[in-house]
Amino acid sequence: MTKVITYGTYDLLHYGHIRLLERAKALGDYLIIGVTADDFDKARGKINVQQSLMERIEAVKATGLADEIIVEEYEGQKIDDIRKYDIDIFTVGSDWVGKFDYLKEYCNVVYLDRTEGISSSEIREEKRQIKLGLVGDASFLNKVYSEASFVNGIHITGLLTSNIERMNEQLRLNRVNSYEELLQKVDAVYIRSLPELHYQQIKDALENGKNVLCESPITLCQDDTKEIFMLAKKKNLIVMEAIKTAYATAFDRLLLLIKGGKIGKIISVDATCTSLKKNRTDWSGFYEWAPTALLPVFEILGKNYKKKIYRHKNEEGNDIFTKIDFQFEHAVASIKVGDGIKSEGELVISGTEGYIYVPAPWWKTDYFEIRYENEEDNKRYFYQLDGEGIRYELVTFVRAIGRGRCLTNISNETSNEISKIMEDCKKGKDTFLI
Ligand code: C2G
Repeated sequence: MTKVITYGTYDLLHYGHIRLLERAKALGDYLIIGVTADDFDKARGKINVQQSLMERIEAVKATGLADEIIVEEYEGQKIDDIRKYDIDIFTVGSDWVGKFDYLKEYCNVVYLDRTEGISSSEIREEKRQIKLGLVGDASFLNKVYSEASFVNGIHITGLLTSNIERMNEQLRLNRVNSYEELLQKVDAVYIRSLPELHYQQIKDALENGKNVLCESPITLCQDDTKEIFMLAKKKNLIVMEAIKTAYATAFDRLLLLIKGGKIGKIISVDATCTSLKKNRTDWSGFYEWAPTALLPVFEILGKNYKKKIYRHKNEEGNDIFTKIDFQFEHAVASIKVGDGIKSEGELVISGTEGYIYVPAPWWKTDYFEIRYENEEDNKRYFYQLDGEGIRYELVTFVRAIGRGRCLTNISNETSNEISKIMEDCKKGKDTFLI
């Protein structure tokens, strides 16, 4: 019996895939099809996969071509499988020609002609054409522009800025002269303007039927943020908070491990985010860093707390350092943020059975450790993080628009609490100047 194996993502299964599987089947008597796991796809840069592993397995099963279906989960698994299943032929489409010659040591390798004119990414592009407008003056918009090129189904078609000289050439071609003009040209907006402008810009976008991805803080007042979420719900639109850390796989998995009790009950969360940036023009270091540092505090410990805010301002009266101490019912937390001091940008989550250590810069990490009393039990976790997480944020936004609901690690409660902290800082509530 000649055993054949082939692998793929098989997202949005199409006739190109099926023709490949039919020809793979014809190479022998028994065909094993390996379907790629979500993490494996992410690790190899395929971040736009629309369907879950189960949906993709079901679609492959429905073709009736597989004698057996397995899941491909890690780099190098193909060699394990060829030996484990005693495979005679490995086959894959000609877009991979040469890439799997190393398997010739274990079995025959056959590259079958790829079917031209169809691909999952083309189908994804056709399925969802989201025209995205960028709003703001920071050169960071150039990063968003380049990151969008990795995301199927989203195209930058508008730019509203008063700092055109900071924007790259391609981005400049999309410039509009007013917010009204921008809203006419797009389906959704990414807002990175001054936080003081967010509330009205988001409201105007929602009133015009546009989805919104907005840098944190969404607004500077808790009631305004609540109003924004209610309006979005009423209009059946998406308002998503753009704290890119929340969309990094490492952060996502860290939260899941905590919620699964891996380090026992959480007693303390300590987050530090600092950068020495002189004369920050777009907005204060507090706006820049506090939402990110507050994210793990509120996502892990909730919203019932007392707080003390310590702030240090420079000679011009700009806040350059803020420390906030939180007291929850059975836990404490502390954040240190600012763009006028330098400190160790780590995140430490302390539990009754162990702790999680995320090294600096924790907010764009692809790695964290779980550490226990017995060091032999320590575990290290690595997760691909390309482009600081912006592309994953955009993929999540596209998916949220497609599904009509947000699936993010930033709950509305967390967004509301971040706005509350902004509001209290502005009012000087619970605040001590140092
Ligand atoms: N394919 C094809 N014609 C197309 C599209 C895809 O013949 N128009 C083939 C690919 O060459 C591959 C299979 O269909 O053999 C599945 O394609 P994808 O789902 O895109 O998976 P891919 O990332 O190519 O997976 O490690 C190797 C990978 O597992 C191959």
